[in-house]
Amino acid sequence: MLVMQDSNYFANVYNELRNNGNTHINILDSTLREGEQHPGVSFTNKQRIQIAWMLDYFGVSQIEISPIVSPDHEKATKTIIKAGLSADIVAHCRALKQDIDVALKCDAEYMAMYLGISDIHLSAKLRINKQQALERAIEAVDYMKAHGLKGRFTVEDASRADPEYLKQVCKAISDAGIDRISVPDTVGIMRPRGMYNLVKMIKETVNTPLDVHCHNDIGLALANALAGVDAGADQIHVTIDGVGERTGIPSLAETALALELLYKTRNEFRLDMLKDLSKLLEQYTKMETHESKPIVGDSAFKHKAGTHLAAVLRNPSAYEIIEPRKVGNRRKIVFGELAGKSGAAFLLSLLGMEAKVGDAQKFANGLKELRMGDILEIFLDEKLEKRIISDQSVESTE
Ligand code: HCA
Ligand code: CU
Repeated sequence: MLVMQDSNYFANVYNELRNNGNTHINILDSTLREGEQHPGVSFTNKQRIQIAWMLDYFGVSQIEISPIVSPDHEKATKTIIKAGLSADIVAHCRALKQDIDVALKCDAEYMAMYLGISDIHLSAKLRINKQQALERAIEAVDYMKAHGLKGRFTVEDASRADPEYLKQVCKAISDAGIDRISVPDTVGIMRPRGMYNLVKMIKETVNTPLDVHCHNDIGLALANALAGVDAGADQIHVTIDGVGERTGIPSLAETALALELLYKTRNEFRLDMLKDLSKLLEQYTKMETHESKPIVGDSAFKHKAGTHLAAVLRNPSAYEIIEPRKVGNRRKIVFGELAGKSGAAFLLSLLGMEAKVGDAQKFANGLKELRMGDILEIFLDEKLEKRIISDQSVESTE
């Protein structure tokens, strides 16, 4: 019976969804920090405030912003902190006293600091040795704690760092009282199994709660982040549409839906805001969201092939994992040379014509012979959906 009620039933069995929604995996959104590192992205302070407000309403747990980039960013950080949102506002800076002072100036209660700990970051960027980096890390955490701040430490480039040294740093900052550790795959070099092993190793070393921050250089950011969650991390870093340095990090929409649908977490995100959040970014950055972008793209819920149309016109779940309106998107059907008999019959019925035996097939053939590709797209929303259910013209087998 369950199988009939839930078209995703067997998929959920493979996904090992046994937790009955008892897991809580949080989202940190870094659109205002990592997102602004994307070429071409720069927000005004008004836009930053609007984005933070909407992300908070959506239900992310933490919102990250960097106050050290410019006086303008400092001002935005201060204003957003003052707004009294439910999410923690995380002031992101380097593991340096002078940066922590800026976070303090913004009245931050929560901060994040990062320090490259791989050999290449130590030599090419920081030009300090392992011992000096370890001391810098401990000193920064001590300074943060002495000022009553809560915070996270990012062991930058963790996926390429010497594991023994990585564990040593994680232990030391945990002993110093850090509240969370971010495990980043800064250059996107991990495969899911690698991220799982990395997070598991740190999880076995310290009790500190872990974030995962995965870059998308080979398109595996979300897969890697979820592998990190499987290994015990309980917070994923995202940005709206995944924007960030180079090819960015996981997108808010994909991550939120993966958590709700594939992990059945109890986050209570306002998923129906997802499309609007993506549109907001599009409007503020003038970067068009690609139409094939999962969840929020204009094609994410379009159906085109004849066999797909035939099934979707009877029951959209045949080719959809979720109702588009639940994520703020809309379903569309595409008529053209690929539309089969069912699609053609439906189009005829929409035009008020009764499709007699053979007519729909002729119409479908006619569409093919036109050789004009896609001819017409229509939204298949509530009003039309109701009509499908009662429409007997969509009866043929495809
Ligand atoms: C950076 C590096 C960072 C930090 C991630 C984090 C990364 O651009 O500052 O603070 O969790 O990818 O390692 O984005
Ligand atoms: Cu990053």
